[in-house]
Amino acid sequence: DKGGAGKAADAGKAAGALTIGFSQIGSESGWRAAETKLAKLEAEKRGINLKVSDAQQQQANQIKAIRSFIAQGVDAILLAPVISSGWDEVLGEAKAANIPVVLLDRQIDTADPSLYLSAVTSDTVEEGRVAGRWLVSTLAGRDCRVVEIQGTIGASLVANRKKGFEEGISTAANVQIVRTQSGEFTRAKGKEVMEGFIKAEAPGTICAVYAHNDDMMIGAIQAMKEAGLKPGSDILAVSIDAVPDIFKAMADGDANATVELTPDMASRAYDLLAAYKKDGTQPPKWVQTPSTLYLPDTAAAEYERRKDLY
Ligand code: GZL
Repeated sequence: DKGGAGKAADAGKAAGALTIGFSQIGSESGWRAAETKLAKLEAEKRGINLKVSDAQQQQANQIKAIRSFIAQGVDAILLAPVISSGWDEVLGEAKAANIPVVLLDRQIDTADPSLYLSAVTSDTVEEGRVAGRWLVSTLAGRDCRVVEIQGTIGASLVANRKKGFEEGISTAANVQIVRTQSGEFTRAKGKEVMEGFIKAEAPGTICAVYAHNDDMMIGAIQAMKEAGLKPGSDILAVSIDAVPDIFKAMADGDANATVELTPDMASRAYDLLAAYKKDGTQPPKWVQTPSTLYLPDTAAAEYERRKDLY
């Protein structure tokens, strides 16, 4: 029987023969850009012919891209769904064409899970819990009025990151979210939303900001500084993604915590697709990526370790 190396080579060869279409959301955040960069690097390593389409965060463009991949007769489709609803029709067309679909980093709401082969995502509720629990532990009983900068409304993970955070802070009655608004996962919008919160709230009454991704937090940090506030001390800052710039902010004392989200989602999809294509191996419906908390104490080292990934 083939040794491990032989099997890996076969899997690689099986993957190598593949042409894969990737319907990517856009490049709204540093994390998203890294996900695309790694998808390309990993495809090259495996000899996969990868076609990436950038939808500028518009679902209609993603649907068009999927139809184009079907018409091209690709071997598989990767989909990072910008919002969770409205996929049944086009994924039905992919299924009819016998083209397996693997979801990356976001889930879809569907009554028919046969419309996708597998989903490679983090546990987006747990990400929120980790952030909320960190805040409660850091406050150690102090009152705290929290402002929340949400991601793209309608994305599966935004409701989950909110729900998880609320669960995480539910153990402390004196920690409350007093304002919430979408910053669409971008630095620019995150800054705008934080400027609005600072204007709307009486000076000195915002104790912490929870942003659904680091990029919006980086925008919020700029807003706090321009308002003469000290992010990371006057106002605690916790967010999600663990992109290099949040480690730089933590090392500078401008942010306090981030929850990791690996941008290396595609390699997990390539591996399960290679096995599926080779001998019909059914993958798990969900491949979970880790949600590890990072704090300022390791920020400098983590920045060095991650900066070339992005
Ligand atoms: C989460 C992913 C989110 C990232 C953001 O899995 O979909 O989208 O947290 C990105 O940075 O915009």
